[in-house]
Amino acid sequence: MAALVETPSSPVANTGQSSAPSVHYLNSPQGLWSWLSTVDHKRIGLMYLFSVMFFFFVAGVFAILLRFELINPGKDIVGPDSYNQLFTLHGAIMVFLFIIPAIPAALGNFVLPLMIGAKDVAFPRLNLASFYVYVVGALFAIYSLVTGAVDTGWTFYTPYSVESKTSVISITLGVFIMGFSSIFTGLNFIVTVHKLRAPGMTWFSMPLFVWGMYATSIIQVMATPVLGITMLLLILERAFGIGIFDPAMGGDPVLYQHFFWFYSHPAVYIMILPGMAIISELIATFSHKRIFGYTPIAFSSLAIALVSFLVWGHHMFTSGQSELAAFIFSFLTFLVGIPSGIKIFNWVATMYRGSLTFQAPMLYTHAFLCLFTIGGLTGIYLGALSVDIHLHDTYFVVAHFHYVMMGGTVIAFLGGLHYWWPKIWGRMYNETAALVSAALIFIGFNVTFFPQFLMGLQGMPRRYYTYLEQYHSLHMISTVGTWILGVGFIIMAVYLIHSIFKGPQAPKNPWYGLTMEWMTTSPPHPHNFEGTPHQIFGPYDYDRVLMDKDGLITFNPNSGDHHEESNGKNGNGKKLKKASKV
Ligand code: HEM
Ligand SMILES: [Cu+2]
Repeated sequence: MAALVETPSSPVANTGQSSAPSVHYLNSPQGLWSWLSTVDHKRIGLMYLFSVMFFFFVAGVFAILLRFELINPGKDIVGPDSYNQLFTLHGAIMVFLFIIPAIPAALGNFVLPLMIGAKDVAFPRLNLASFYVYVVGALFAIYSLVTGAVDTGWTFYTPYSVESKTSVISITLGVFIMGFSSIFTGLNFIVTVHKLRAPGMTWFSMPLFVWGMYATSIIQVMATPVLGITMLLLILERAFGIGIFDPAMGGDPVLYQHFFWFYSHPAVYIMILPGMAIISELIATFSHKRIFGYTPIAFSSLAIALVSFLVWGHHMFTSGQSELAAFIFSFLTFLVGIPSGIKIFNWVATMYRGSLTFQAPMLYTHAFLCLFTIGGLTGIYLGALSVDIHLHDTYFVVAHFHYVMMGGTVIAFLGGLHYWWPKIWGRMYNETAALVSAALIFIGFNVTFFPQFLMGLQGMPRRYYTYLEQYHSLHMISTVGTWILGVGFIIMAVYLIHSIFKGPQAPKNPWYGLTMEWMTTSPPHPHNFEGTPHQIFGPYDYDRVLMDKDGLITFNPNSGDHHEESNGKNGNGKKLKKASKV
């Protein structure tokens, strides 16, 4: 093993951490009002986290009910109308209230400033405003839920959304309002990344998570206004019959689809780019190795953001758009495969000959690689014009987008949650319980959604509460899968909540990471760091630098950095984690 030396000048004061820091963001200042009026990005992130988890739970219960209904053909628990309402609310809540804010506004808010060594985001008050705007939007959605729900599907397609007797206006108004919250977060992150990086941190020594969030923010700022206007036009159409989508008055219902997907295709990258951003961090940390292809990974995020604006027409192959348009959209859709493929190859290359450890976050990373690849590849089937004509509006689509949104984004979110949990709470969770729950979620997910590809290929249409007998066994398997998923999530809820109260004290750096959030205490100081951190090594310099669990930094003298010899132990006499050969 290479001789390792303790550095005399570490980037931040290294006091070590064997017990909880006495002052941290959770305990000072105290009191409910200090939380509700906080401008601390960590507290705002945490309030977002509670909110999105609540809505994930609500929409998850709807999902379980939907699958219960589908266990047999005909009516089991709900009839056709309630089924329409359940899947609409499930989809709308999952998309607008859970997954869009989940990674950026909850986890991103918490870690992005820490990762770049900043005290906070650029506009802390705007950050708090974004949270309350989200809450107000969510209240409108809840109002719709308790006043007859919505039955249009989460896409609110005209002409039906103009005619439906359900509470369309309140939920679309909620979506309109929540759009501002998303724009605020995006704007805040863009300025934060430009202006508040720690001294020494260049664009190309930012962690890849930050690049991913930056690309996401661009989409949030540029695409969300289009959704806002679309929702507003729909509300005006419903309330006053202005005729923009009504052919009888010279309008065009397909125009709605163009508007909607001009936002909502980029929005699927608002969902997946942050997931990919988390995976880049987890792969590096749990391979203990310099990330392979830093620059391609960083630029592929920007490329995905750009291409995402050019492909919306692939949702409209069967809407009667011109053949030429369909052909071009189909071609452009394939382009998205290139940057996504670049990421996957670079991640795999990073793991190659790394020293991999399989703690819970890494298990989620592997689940992500497997499930996202299936989701992404089946997206290419759907993007192929001729194939989509057959698969459109079947369960193949339902399986595809669940593999991407749940198998991709939600799994990455859970990986990130487990990764940063010790930092957020200063407590460790039970590792064995976490591995069992991750395994159940992976198995349950596949049992639920893989049969849906097969049903879709055989022609089972989506959005129906009943079906022909020929699909019975596949539907039954799919429903059983949700029970396995449910057990996995219940176990997770139990050990995570338990850890907050009873978990052992977390060290500064439980996973030996090199990004800056691991150099502050767990939980962090109210101002993130004591003093201003300087970046003196890159986020993936595993060949140059080692960190131990207490945040002590050691340079590898063989890498060309000057420093004296030692015996492979740091100043506290603790054994240092061995870096892999590179
Ligand atoms: C917990 C596991 C989940 C299960 C069991 C589940 C189940 C379902 C079911 C049964 C449908 C209705 C299919 C149909 O009749 O067409 C559906 C639709 C949908 N789901 Fe999920 N889902 C889950 C998680 C998610 C997640 C995490 C997201 C997004 C973040 C999501 C987004 C959607 C969307 C957008 C729709 C389409 C709604 C529509 O057609 O308007 N689901 N899901
Ligand atoms: Cu799309």
